[in-house]
Amino acid sequence: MLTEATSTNAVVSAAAAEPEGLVVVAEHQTAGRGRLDRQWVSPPRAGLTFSVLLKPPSGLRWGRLPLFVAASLAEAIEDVGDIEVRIKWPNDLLVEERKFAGVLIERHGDAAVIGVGVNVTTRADELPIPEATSLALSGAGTTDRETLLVAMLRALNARYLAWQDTGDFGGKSYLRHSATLGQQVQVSLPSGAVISGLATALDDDGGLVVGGHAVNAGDVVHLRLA
Ligand code: BT5
Repeated sequence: MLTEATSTNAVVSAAAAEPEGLVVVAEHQTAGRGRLDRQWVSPPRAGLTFSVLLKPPSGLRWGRLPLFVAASLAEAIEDVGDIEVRIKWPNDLLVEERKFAGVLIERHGDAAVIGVGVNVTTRADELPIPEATSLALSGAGTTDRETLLVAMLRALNARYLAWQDTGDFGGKSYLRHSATLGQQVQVSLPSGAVISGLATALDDDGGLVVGGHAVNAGDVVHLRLA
């Protein structure tokens, strides 16, 4: 546990040669990272910001990592937080369509750094964007950060072992929690292109099938609710 770090993903990435299982938690990040060079902003101690080092065996499909992580976190938070959590593809966690947690997965050779940011007691005036929320603002049954952290790490560990033992990476759980499948969506691709259509399925590599085309990375907007 660090009082302050630039970014827990940066700290764990720098230690990517260590054995898997390393967990770094920071009370505050001065340069929290989002996807695609964006930022993750959270006041000290209002949220949980942590990163986990994994070294998935070569047989595991890397594209499923985001789904495995999102399903594990959603289950853990629902369990201890007594609140309904939905997943926006690939791995934003929502309560009533508002994002309260995000995941950044970075690859370094055979190592995957799983970075998780959760808004726990963040107040409305502290949220960086008005469409966001926190567990406290959503009426979750617990805002005890230790309880939440332990539950999330346990769930990640259990699913990771199950994935390796039985091949079950949490796909069914992901589908159950998905807020994206069955929706009309607009996806902004990293190339800048934008596609729209019905999100119908996930492919074997965790991609989202929109209007018949599989998308592997991008930002989704749920159109019906936009
Ligand atoms: C994410 O990116 O959602 C991934 C966030 C991962 C953060 C964790 S914290 C521990 C670890 N160490 C790091 O440095 N990062 C990871 P993305 O989907 O790109 O969302 C980022 C966008 O969400 C920003 O551009 C803002 O608009 C918005 N945002 C920033 N902070 C937020 C917050 N606390 N709550 C909700 N939305 C936020």
